[in-house]
Amino acid sequence: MMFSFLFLLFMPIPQVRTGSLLTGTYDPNSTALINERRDIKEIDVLRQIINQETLIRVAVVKDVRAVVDDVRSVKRSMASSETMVSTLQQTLESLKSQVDSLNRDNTLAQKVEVLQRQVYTLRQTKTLKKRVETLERQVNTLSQDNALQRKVETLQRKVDSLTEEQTREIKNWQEKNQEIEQKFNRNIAEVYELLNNRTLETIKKDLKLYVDCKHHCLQGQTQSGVYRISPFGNESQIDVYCDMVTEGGGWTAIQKRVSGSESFDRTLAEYKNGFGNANDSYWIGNDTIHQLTKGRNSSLYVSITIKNGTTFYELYQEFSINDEADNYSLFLGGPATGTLGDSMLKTGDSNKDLSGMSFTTPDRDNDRYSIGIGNCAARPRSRGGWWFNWCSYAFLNGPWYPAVWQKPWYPTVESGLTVKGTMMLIRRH
Ligand SMILES: [Ca+2]
Repeated sequence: MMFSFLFLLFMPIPQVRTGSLLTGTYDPNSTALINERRDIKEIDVLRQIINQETLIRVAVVKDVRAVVDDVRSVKRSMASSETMVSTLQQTLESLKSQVDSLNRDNTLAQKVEVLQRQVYTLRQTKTLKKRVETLERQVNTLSQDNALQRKVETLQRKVDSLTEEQTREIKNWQEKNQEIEQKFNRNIAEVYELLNNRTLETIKKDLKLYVDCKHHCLQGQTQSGVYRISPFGNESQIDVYCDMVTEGGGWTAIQKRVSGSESFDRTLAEYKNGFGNANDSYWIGNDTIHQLTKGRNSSLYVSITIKNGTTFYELYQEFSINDEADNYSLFLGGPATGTLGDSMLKTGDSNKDLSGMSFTTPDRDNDRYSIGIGNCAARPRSRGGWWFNWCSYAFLNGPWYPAVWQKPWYPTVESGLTVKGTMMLIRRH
């Protein structure tokens, strides 16, 4: 294409025949003119074509130049590329040779492994070392903590102390236990001894509480003597003389005199609580008399034995006394029967009747006597506690021989000098 344009460029331009137009005759319709006109047109066309061809040629030349430039550029770049490729190839070859060299060097890998192992070992060693250091620090801290050490020592001492204390306690307890066991064994031995010495019935009787002598009598006792009674329950047991013979027995002696061993010149307090002993002479006590007779119908049996051996008696069907708040005042009721004669209840002298009278002692004047000494119980010949009125015809607590005892039981026993013994017995109905 490029070359065809070049060919066209150098082609000879055809000759224009202009002579004919200047010479010859003009005939617009002549063949010659027509031919000329046609030639001119053709020339114009050719000119146009030439012009176009020229333009084309110029364009082509430009194109060719551009192509040439392109080719040159391509060539330059090709050369450059070739250089680059060459360089790359060289580099590649160098790398290949390095790789080969590396591949060939087996020891390097081994060295790397060894180094890796060394690094690993070092790491491990480092960690271990750090741990050891930490532990050492902790140990040092603990060792330096004296307070903790002291606490531990204190605790240990406490534990030791507690252990010693416990041991002592156990020892004490064992000793006590042994002591108790010994006591228990002794008691058991005593019980066995008692069982061997006494019959079960006797023990039962000993253990049983008796209100009074009638209680003993009802249980079959027939022998007069000293018995234990518990008029207030088991809290206070007292020994008393029981008459198991007179009038069927069962009599409790509230007063008994067989000698001068016991003085009856006593205070109210002594009469209240009682004095003397049941085997000899005694006063059972006003509180006990009240306890034995309150709420119970009881009898009073008075007996006086004189020195010739004769015994007189008087039985009052009703007898009781009030409590301390009421001055142990006496209640006496009939009928009165006996060999002494009634010198207490209905004496024929209202100043000598004793029922309803308060209890008077030398230190406590509750009687009706108001002249002279003013206290029947404080008179020298009748010192002692009694239910005095304006004194009395009967008074069993007077001074014992050799002292003068006036009117123990008037008129049957006028003087205490003849008295061998007295007894005041009571028995509930
Ligand atoms: Ca008086």
